[in-house]
Amino acid sequence: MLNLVLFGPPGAGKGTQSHKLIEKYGLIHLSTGDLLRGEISQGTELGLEAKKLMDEGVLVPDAVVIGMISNKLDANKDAKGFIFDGFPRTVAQAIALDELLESKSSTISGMIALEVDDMELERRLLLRGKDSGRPDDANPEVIRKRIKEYNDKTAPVAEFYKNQNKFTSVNGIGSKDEIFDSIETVAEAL
Ligand code: B4P
Repeated sequence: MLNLVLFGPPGAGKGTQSHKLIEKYGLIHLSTGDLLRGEISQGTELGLEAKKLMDEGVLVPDAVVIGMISNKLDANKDAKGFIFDGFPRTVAQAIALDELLESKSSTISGMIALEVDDMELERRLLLRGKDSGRPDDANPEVIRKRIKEYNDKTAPVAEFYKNQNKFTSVNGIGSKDEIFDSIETVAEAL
């Protein structure tokens, strides 16, 4: 199985590059951001709770996203592999993911991190906010909060995978195809 974690700050291009990886390798895409937005659009209790936090630019509780991922792994038992996009976002989520995969005799093949500076992140998210309808993209203050959440709670997840020798970073600035070429080189070596 090829199980990739696509990592990076908000707006780094995780979703964009995930779609290219799915086309190439036929993996199942597990984006916790998309799953949460799905819950919001269906008006579920979980969605209502998550919306408040997401609109403020803060992370939703670990137990919520871990439960969603666990359900998706169970629902895709015959998958060739998974792309984890936007998950794990805390060390507790990374530990839980290792345990979930181990219980299925599987493991993470590697983490690929997209490196993009804060100014470019803010530019991309504000641009997307013009027509995405996402409240968390429209407001510079919320975007800065999301970047701060990333630096405080998510950046340490890279160390977790470095300690397992599973971490590689690529330059996330350039054309989408150029960035995909770099990701592909890493994925081919796994
Ligand atoms: P996510 O939905 O995961 O969103 P993201 O970090 O904003 O985006 P991504 O990096 O995928 O960027 P994209 O490709 O779209 O999270 C939203 C919220 O959900 C979080 O703040 C949190 O509250 C919650 N959440 C999600 N997962 C969670 C978890 N595990 N635990 C707790 N809470 C969680 O690209 C962004 C823009 O850049 C696009 O417009 C794209 O077209 C553009 N772009 C991409 N590549 C480019 C390039 N090379 N050049 C120029 N522009 C580019």
